[in-house]
Amino acid sequence: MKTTKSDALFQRAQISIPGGVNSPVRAFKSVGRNPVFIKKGWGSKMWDEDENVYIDYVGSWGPMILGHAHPAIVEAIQRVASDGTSFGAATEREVEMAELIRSIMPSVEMVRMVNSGTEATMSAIRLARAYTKRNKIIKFDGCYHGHADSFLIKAGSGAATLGVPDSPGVTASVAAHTLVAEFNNINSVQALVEENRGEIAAIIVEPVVGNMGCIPPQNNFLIELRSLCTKENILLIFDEVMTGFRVALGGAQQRYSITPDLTTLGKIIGGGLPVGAYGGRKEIMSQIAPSGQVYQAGTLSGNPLAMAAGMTLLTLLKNEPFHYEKLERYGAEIETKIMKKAVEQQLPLTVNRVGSMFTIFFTKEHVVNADSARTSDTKKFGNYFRSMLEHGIYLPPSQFEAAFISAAHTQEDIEQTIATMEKSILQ
Ligand code: KE4
Repeated sequence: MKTTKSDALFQRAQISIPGGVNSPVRAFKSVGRNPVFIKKGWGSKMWDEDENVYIDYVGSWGPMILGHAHPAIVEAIQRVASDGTSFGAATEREVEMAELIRSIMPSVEMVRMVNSGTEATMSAIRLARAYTKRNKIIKFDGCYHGHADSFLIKAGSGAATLGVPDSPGVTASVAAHTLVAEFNNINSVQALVEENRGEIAAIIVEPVVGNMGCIPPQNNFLIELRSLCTKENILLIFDEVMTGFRVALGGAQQRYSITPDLTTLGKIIGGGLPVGAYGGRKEIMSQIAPSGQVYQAGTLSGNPLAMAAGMTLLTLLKNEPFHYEKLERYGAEIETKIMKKAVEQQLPLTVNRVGSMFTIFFTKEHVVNADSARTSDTKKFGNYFRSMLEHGIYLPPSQFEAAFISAAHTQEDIEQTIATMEKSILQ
C-alpha cells in the first residue's frame, strides 16, 4: 500500500508536534511502522491521505459507535453551530443532557459536564477525597483513567507498599496516595484496604478493562468490590469513559447490575466532540461548587455544540436498542470464528470480548489481568497489525488496546475482516 503522503506528513508533523501526534498511541510506536494520516471517515470506513480505505475498528477509541459522520449528528452540529458554538453561560441543552444521562443511568442522580475523560476522573477523585475526608485511592494495574497525576502510577513492590510514579513529572508525594491492586483479584484489594484501613477515599475501576486490551470482570469480582466498598465506607467509582453506552446502553453498571457511588463518562457521550462527565449520588455530587465547597470548573463545559452532538447520539442509542443486538452479533461472530481458527491451527492466541469491545491477545494464557496480558507476544501482534492494515483493516495500534465495532459495520465488513484476520494471525 502507498503511504507517501502519510509518511511525508509524519516527518513534517514531528517538527512542530511532540512525536508528531497529539496523543501518543496514534504514533504507531509499538507496531513497527509509521502512522497513516486519516483524511475522512464515513460509516464504518476511513480514508487516509493516500486514498487507502480501511474498515475502522478504533472508532476514535470508542465514540463512533454508530459510525463516522452520522447524518443526524452532522446535521445537529451544523444547525446548532449557526446559533453560536459556546457562550460560557447556562443553556437549556445542558439541562436536557443532564436529564437524558439520568434517564439512562439511574445511579447518576446528578451529573457535571466536563471536556474529557481525564477531567471527569480527576474531578471524581477530588470529590471522593473531599466527601470521605480521606486521601488515598486504589486503582488497578493496567487500568487507565486519563493522564491526571494520581493515575500515572505503577504498582510498588509488595502488596502493602504505595504506588510509584509511572511518568516523570509525577511527584512521590502524589504517588504515595495511590495504591495499586490486581484486577479480578479481590484479595489484592482486601490486603490494601486492611493495610490502609480508614485512609482510602475511593476505588476506581474500569468495570470492563479496555486499556490493557479487553479484560472482562471474572466471576463475582465486581459484586465483591461493591460489597467491600460498602462495608469500608469507600466510594466505588466506575470509570465508564469507555464502557458507558458501549457494553450496554446503561454501561457496565447495567450489564453487570452493580450500582457504583460515582461514574465517570466520556467518548460516546460527546458524539465525537470533546465531552466528559462525572456523576452519582446527590448527597455526594451536591458537594461540588457552587452548591458545595469542592471546586471544579471549565470554560467549555456543556457547550451547545458538544451537547447537541452528544445528545443526538445518546438519543439514537436510547430509541434504537437494535443497534446493541447487531453489535453483540458481530462481536460474537468475530470471537467465535477466530477462536475456532486458533484451535484448528494450534495458535497461541486468545480472544477477549464484551459486546462490541474485543482484543486478540497473542498468548496461550487466559488473559484476566495486566500480568497475564503482558505475556502476549507484541512482535507477533505487530506483524498481525501491519498485515491487517495492508489489507484494509484499521485496528488499534497496540496489543494493549480494545478494538471497537460500530453499528455502521455491515455483514460484508465483518466477513472481510474475519477472512483477513484468519490470514494475518498466521504472520
Ligand atoms: P480522555 O482524557 O482521553 O478523553 O479519557 C481518558 C480515559 C479515561 N478512562 C478510560 C477508561 C479511558 O479509556 C480513557 C481514554 N482512553 C484512551 C484509549 N485507550 C484514549 C486514547 C488516547 O489516549 O489517545
